[in-house]
Amino acid sequence: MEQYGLDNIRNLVLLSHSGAGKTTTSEAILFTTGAISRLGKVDDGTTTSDYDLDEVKRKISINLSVLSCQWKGTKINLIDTPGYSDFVGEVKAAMRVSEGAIIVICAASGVEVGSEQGWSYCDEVNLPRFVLVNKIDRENADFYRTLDELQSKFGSKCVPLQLPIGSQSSFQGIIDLLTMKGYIGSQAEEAEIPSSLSSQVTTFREKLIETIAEMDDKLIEKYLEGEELSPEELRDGLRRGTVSGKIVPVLVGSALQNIGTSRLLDAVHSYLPSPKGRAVVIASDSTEQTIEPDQEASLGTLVFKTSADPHIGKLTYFRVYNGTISSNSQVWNVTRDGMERIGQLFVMRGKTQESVSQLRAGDIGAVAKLNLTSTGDTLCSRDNPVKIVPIRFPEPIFSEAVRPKTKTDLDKLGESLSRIIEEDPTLRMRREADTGETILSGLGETHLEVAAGKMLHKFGVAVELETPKVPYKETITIPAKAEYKHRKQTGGHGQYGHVFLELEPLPRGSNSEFTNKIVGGAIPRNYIPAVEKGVKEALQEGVLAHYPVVDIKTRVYDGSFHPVDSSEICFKIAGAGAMKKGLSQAHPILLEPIMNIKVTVPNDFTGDILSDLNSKRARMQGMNPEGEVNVIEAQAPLAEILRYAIDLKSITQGRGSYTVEFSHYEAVLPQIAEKIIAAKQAEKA
Ligand SMILES: Nc1nc2c(ncn2[C@@H]2O[C@H](COP(=O)(O)OP(=O)(O)OP(=O)(O)O)[C@@H](O)[C@H]2O)c(=O)[nH]1
Ligand SMILES: [Mg+2]
Repeated sequence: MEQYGLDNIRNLVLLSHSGAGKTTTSEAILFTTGAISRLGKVDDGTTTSDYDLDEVKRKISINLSVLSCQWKGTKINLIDTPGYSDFVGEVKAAMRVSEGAIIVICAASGVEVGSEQGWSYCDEVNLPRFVLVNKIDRENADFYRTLDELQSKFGSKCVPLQLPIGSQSSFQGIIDLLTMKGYIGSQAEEAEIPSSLSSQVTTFREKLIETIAEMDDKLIEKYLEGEELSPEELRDGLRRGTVSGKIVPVLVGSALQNIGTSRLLDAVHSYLPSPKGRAVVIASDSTEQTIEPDQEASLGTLVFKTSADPHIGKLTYFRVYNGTISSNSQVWNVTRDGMERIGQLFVMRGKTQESVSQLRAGDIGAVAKLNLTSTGDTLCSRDNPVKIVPIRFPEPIFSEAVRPKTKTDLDKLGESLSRIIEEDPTLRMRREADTGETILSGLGETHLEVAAGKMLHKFGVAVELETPKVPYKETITIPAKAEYKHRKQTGGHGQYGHVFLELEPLPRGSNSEFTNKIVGGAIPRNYIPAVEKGVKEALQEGVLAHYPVVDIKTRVYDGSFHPVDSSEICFKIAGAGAMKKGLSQAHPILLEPIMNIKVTVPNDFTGDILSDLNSKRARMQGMNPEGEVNVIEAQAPLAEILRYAIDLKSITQGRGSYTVEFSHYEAVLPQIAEKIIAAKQAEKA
């Protein structure tokens, strides 16, 4: 088995808007490197990367895939990611373990939102990158128009390293502006530069050389003096420029026709960084520090993905940052404080696994059936524990109620939900006690549909997704007194319980209190807990629309009993009866959950966002322009924003994001309350 030094590894993430051609590019790379012998197609459902049933069906990537291959003695761990924004969790995980990115752009559609987002994620973590202008063979493809758009959006640091020979149906190959050669067809046969392109080639080569020269004082001096820079100086300068993020080389090709792939691989090999220079951030108790990767150091490994396979079980993907991990060893999970047994290690290529005995710092691999390890954990040596800062995943914002279709589905619901949640850190599950619903939360509608699909085909559990019910509550607005006497004479032994209650509204969020103010034994002490039980039971279903009652202070202050006929159950009934009467008299109202919502959108959308929020009964809390974007803070009733993820996407064409959290309960406006009460009554009937 080959061992790769830090210099001889490239961990590379593919990013773009959905459909720009990442998966097709991955397939072309695997084929060109000889990792696979047959070139699959997304449209046929035969790619190495999109092997999941849902991916095949929908023809989009849903999960990240690690695709290992080799090129000129370098190991490339290519990570294909989904472009659809609901799956951004996968993107974040993939980016975290990569030293370089390729942002794929469709030459016909231009720079789409998802690719802009990919670019800004790279900016956030200073990830060196290439842009690949793909689909040059397609109708309406235009390299130069796309280049203009790239430069106007991302600046002049996007410089072509290659130019296309021909375009659309006449696309044949590419020109490398450093080697000054043409490469024709999928075999990349070397050719002279067509004379028709010579003036363009001269212009763009000059531009490239100038940009490279600007990287370095010595080079710029030489350049300005009119001296030629050597090929080594150019290559070295371009590498330094790319690694530092000051240059973003623009490449071109057609992944579908596998044209340009070998030149892309050469560029990855020559210009993108290896794991060597990129320090890893480790956290101790309160501070963070960085350490340089070292294959001889003690182990430091970050788990970046967990997948649940119904057959092989749990598969854990990790990146080794320091030291070496071996098959059949023991490692320390510092995040969970426990020993973990490592079985057979694998190198991944989509769903296929290749067994390896060791993986060294810089590399990426997987292992099956770990016990306690989850995504984000650090595995290390027990003697020398380090904790690598875990990946920050976006918080779920969109929720639906999960309804099992049959009794069997219900029985397996909890287990299958926890398995898919273990696989996806952007999914959450909880039970809403007030409505009795199981709530699944994620990043959008498609995300939850896909999750439901996984439950079905991985675990055979069929569910329906519905908009969750709003957990309304009820309360009272004025003090009231109420009396209830429970008395029955049925033949021999009778029933008797008699309770006087005093009700008082409490401030929002204080919950409820019960106190005993009986003096002189009007109700014997041992019956008081029964009264309280009855009161609490009555509070579970209010008198307006059967919602739980909150923020109420109850005092039992009088009553009477019968030495023979009284019992606990009688006092419970009397307590509940008095409470119900009291609630009706104390001007009950409906309360609804109010959420804090924070919307981040490009400035242009501010007006549309505000008027939409306005129509959703939102109250503005503040606006903070931060450069090109505006952060709008508001409070809005949950009932109005249950499907905000979908609304925001349509208002901003996917350019907005938001976070939401519970704030407090507030009275529902009377005319709206009427409708809610009527709906609930209809439902009960
Ligand atoms: N003509 C042409 N079509 C391409 C090319 N690359 C990809 N496609 C097609 O574009 C569609 C989308 O390609 P994918 O590779 O799935 O795109 P992706 O970026 O992986 O998409 P997501 O997984 O949804 O993010 C498929 O129908 C491909 O066949 C290309 O170079 N030329
Ligand atoms: Mg894809």
